[in-house]
Amino acid sequence: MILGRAKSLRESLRKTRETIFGQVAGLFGAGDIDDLFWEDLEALLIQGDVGVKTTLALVEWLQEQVAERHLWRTDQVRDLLKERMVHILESVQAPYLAGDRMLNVVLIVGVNGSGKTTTIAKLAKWHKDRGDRVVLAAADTFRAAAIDQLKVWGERVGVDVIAHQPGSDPGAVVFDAIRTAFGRRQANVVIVDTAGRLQTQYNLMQELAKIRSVAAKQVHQAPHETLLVLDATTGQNALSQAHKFRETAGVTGVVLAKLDSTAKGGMALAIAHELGLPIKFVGTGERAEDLAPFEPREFVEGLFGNGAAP
Ligand SMILES: Nc1nc2c(ncn2[C@@H]2O[C@H](COP(=O)(O)OP(=O)(O)OP(=O)(O)O)[C@@H](O)[C@H]2O)c(=O)[nH]1
Ligand SMILES: [Mg+2]
Repeated sequence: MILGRAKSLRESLRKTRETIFGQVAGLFGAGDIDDLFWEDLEALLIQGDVGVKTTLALVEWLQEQVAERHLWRTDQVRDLLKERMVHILESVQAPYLAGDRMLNVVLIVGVNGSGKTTTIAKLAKWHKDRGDRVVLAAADTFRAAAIDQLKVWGERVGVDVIAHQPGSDPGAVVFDAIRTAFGRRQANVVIVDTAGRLQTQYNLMQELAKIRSVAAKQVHQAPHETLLVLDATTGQNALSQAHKFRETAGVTGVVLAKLDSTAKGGMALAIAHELGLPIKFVGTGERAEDLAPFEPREFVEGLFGNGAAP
């Protein structure tokens, strides 16, 4: 084993694959399709956090196909299900930071503890490995520890962190970070850490709106990505947070953090189907290298256990 190697999307799905989706795969023996098969499939998908709505839509579509194509064996359903899942995920996919610009501003949002700061470190490394010059903005000024945490990550990854005093104006931090990027650092990526919790949800959304407007005044069409970090271990709760952020924070995509810590990776399908949001990256562990771009087909193969080991 090579130490320090980044964990892949497939590896991060190990728990999910070995528990719930292993059982889903087990339903597709060569038996006949009957009511029990549909009931079991539905129950397992819901358990795997695919979400009730998305599960029902999937099962209904499969039943139509079975009737239309006169299928009768469960093994004939397996590939149909996989293709439909790929289709659901692909139909909302969108590239990360499409287009060429001098400076890209990436805003990271999400509730506290979801994995924002860790994700920023990972993204910074991802960009740096591609030759980008990165500046981080410590705009979560609500918690003093948040600023220090970002500074520590910045040092580890080797990128600049622009920070002000705890309690200071997050908009001013973003202003400063963009100025620094344009100026002495000649950076082409600014990644902004934001608070996960303020006194009220309303205050939080106001603060994010203000950060957006500061960025937009300095850089054309900034922020160019607003990534919502969701904790994959919190399942349907994360989905309801996503509804709130999508409406008010201009979210352009999701980072599904801690996919390696859950057996319920099916949530990705609910995010795509119910929220219409693309997943752009997944968190595959706690280290800076543990970030993988999201690929629908690789994800679905990872759920069902096809392809190469492990
Ligand atoms: N296993 C695993 N743990 C992760 C991943 N991403 C984040 N974590 C852990 O989740 C915890 C919270 O991560 P943070 O990055 O501090 O979350 P945050 O959203 O910035 O939290 P606040 O700043 O408190 O709002 C930490 O212990 C991280 O190590 C991941 O992809 N996999
Ligand atoms: Mg944080």
